[in-house]
Amino acid sequence: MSGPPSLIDDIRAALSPHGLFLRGSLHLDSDGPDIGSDQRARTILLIGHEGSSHWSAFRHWQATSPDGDLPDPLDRWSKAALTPIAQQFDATAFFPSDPPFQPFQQWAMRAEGLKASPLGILIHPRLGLWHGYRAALAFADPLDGAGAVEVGPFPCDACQDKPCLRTCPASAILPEGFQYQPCRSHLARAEGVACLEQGCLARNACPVGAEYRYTHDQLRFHMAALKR
Ligand code: B12
Ligand code: SF4
Ligand code: SF4
Repeated sequence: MSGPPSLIDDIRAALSPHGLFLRGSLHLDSDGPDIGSDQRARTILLIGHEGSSHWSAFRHWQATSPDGDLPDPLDRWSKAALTPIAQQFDATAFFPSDPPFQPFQQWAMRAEGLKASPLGILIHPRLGLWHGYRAALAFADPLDGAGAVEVGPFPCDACQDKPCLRTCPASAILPEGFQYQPCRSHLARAEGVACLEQGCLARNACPVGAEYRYTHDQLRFHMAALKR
């Protein structure tokens, strides 16, 4: 994304202490989400993490905040970190886990040119499967300097071996997509401990962006959430 004017740079600077990045942006017409006062968002800035970039900031908040022991701490941290930033820049914040679900993956496809891997997760040419979205900042006006970025070719096209399709012990990753029920049943059984401790074996098998692979603490946290 090209940088000017300074609003985009200022938002990047505000995200940095939280280990978060401005991942991409898109302009919307009548299909933008409702931001109140009879208005729809015309610009969306997608905020996310790269690998474990946000993890130490999140864990520090969790250890020091009175809300750290409450359910869904990562979602609570996202709100604690990003709501003030949204207010500072006159934006409306949307969060991925808040119903009604906003189409974060469709937005990311448009903003970053990403496509879905066989796991259902969007794959990034540099980060592989090791990234996610923490919020979208929505603006009532088209924003100068915000526009789609083209990040590179779709890695799954060049992946001959496709190890993700033959690693899952529950056969939950099929060419037609991720099957939630077999995965969930496997995680509930004793054999599911390997996925719970090491992270999704199919995701781990992907060679793209291996240096961005999540820390063990982060992998266990996400697997515990998936098992619930
Ligand atoms: C509900 C949900 C799930 C459900 C899926 C149920 C279903 N069949 O839809 C379950 C619980 C299974 C799930 C699992 C995971 N999810 Co999920 N999930 C969501 C959530 C909150 C809503 C999806 C939705 O309905 N969106 C609304 C529609 C209108 O938006 P959309 O962009 O058009 O939706 C797309 C997705 O629904 C997608 N889709 C359809 N089925 C599935 C199944 C899976 C597993 C995924 C990932 C996507 C997906 O296709 C749509 C078309 O593009 C999104 C956040 C969000 N707001 O999008 C995260 C989200 C899609 N999940 C995400 C992730 C990372 C995961 C997990 C890896 C998390 C984990 N704990 O391990 C696992 C995947 C496990 C695996 N082995 O691959 C990320 C994906 C990031 C990325 N790089 O693409 C998101 C965007 C959340 C985030 N904070 O970044 N998820
Ligand atoms: S292993 Fe290959 S096909 Fe599977 S997600 Fe990674 S790049 Fe795509
Ligand atoms: S978590 Fe385990 S069972 Fe679920 S899709 Fe990944 S490898 Fe398969």
